[in-house]
Amino acid sequence: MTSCRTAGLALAALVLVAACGGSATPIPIASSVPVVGSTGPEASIPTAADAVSTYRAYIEMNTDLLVTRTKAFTDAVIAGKLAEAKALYAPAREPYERIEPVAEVFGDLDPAIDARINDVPAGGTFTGFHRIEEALWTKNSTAGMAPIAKKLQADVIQLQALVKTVDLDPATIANGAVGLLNEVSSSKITGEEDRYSHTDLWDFEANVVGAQEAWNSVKAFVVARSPDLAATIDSGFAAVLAGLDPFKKGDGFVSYTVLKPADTLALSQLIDALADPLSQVAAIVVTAQ
Ligand SMILES: [Cu+2]
Repeated sequence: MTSCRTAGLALAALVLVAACGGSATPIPIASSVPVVGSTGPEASIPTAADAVSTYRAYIEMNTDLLVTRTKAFTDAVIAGKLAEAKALYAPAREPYERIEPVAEVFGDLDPAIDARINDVPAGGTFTGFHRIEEALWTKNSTAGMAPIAKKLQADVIQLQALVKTVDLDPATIANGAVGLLNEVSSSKITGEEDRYSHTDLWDFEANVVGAQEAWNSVKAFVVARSPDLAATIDSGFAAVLAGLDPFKKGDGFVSYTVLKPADTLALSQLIDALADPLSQVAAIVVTAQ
């Protein structure tokens, strides 16, 4: 399972499920989807369109917030306000990390915004948040960062426009939630994402909260068919978020360097315990389209 979960892009949706073989038991579902307007105990189950519009509102709210916070961050960078830029870095990234699998749909945009230096192909340009992060923390300077800051502003504005066009369905949303947990396992637990600022726990929480929001928008389909699974996932999210509580500080989190190996192990076990049941959701909601 681990190799499955770390393998794919979030929105390689059904491919991911298929590649995981028998783990997600195919459940015949079509007949159990209540028709719109039906009455009775299942009448409160949303339609696929409801799930999509709930989640769409969430991603649009987050890209709006991303544009606003990135503007404040990059304005500080352009103005050479080092301390202010450092303080605004992690909050600016939060809305992005909540919805990152959606951004990954748009080709070069995710790398332009969020690539780490080792992701940049030979001859490519290192841009985005982490390029500025490197300057702020390792060089303790904003020097030379104005063009990178301006490009980042433009890139998040482009993302804000593009997400309005993204195709969504319940299974894609469910796989996006799995993708967000993969993000945690592959780049937050390791401390590689924010390797200069060590603000990884902000991204960690944002990935989990974003996954939870995606889950909540499709949850009713699962409650109707597999209530135990839904309850397991709910308590898994609660456990991960509770696991982050000891590391909260002010409006954010302690530096990732404060965590001991036992702490990161405990967090990664909580993530794994949630990722397994969550990976079964797409197969359940797949016909709810
Ligand atoms: Cu990221």
